[in-house]
Amino acid sequence: MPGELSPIDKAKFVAAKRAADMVEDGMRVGLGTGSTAAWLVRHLGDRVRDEGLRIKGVPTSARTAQLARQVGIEVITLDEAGTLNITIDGADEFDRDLNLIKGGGGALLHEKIVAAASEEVVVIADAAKEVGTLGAFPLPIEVIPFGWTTTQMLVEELLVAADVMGRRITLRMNAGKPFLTDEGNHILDLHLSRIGNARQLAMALNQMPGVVENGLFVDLCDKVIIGYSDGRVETR
Ligand code: ABF
Repeated sequence: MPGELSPIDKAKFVAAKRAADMVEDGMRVGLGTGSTAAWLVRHLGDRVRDEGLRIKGVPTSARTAQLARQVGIEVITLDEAGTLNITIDGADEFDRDLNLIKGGGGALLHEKIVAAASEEVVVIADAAKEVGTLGAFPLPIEVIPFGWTTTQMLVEELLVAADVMGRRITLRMNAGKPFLTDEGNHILDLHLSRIGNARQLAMALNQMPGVVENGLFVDLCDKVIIGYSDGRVETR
């Protein structure tokens, strides 16, 4: 492990290493987005170089695709892969049911499609991501740019009707301009404080016209590998 890592980076490093060691020769692997998943990609690149590991990677974002190519991983499209043996990705929060909030990195749509196409989904996370109830982290939803302010208003009305706490909604910005996803869509961050029923909210949000996807991953995660800054690793 590189000596100069911060405690949280050490936690991410060891979680990612444990997950990278699960990958077997010949696998089609979904490669997540975010700083923890970046460690996974680097670890897999080391295995490709040192062991001649033969895998095909399907990235969940343009930046993951760039990193994967840099470290020597063969990158293919999801269409070329069809289905995946395993996807390893980060998360912003996970609860005791392994439901997740994802999308802090703005890649939730591709991440959810890739996760749904995978035989196994493994989340890698530092210990701070474990929560009793989801919602402290703002829930990202991806909306098409057409009429996004109207979509925001309709989502606010949904949240009021569903009596969801918090209810502040912000347009995600990047360098002073609205953030655009790889698909050219906007991200709205829902500041909800706590989410009582993730499944119900996820379904309701995706019924809204203009909403493409939401960052609640319900029944999509098979295992969480938690890294600690002292080097310990636990699996949920
Ligand atoms: C991506 O990584 C996103 O879905 C999630 O929001 C983010 C977590 O980032 P990090 O690993 O940097 O904490 O999977």
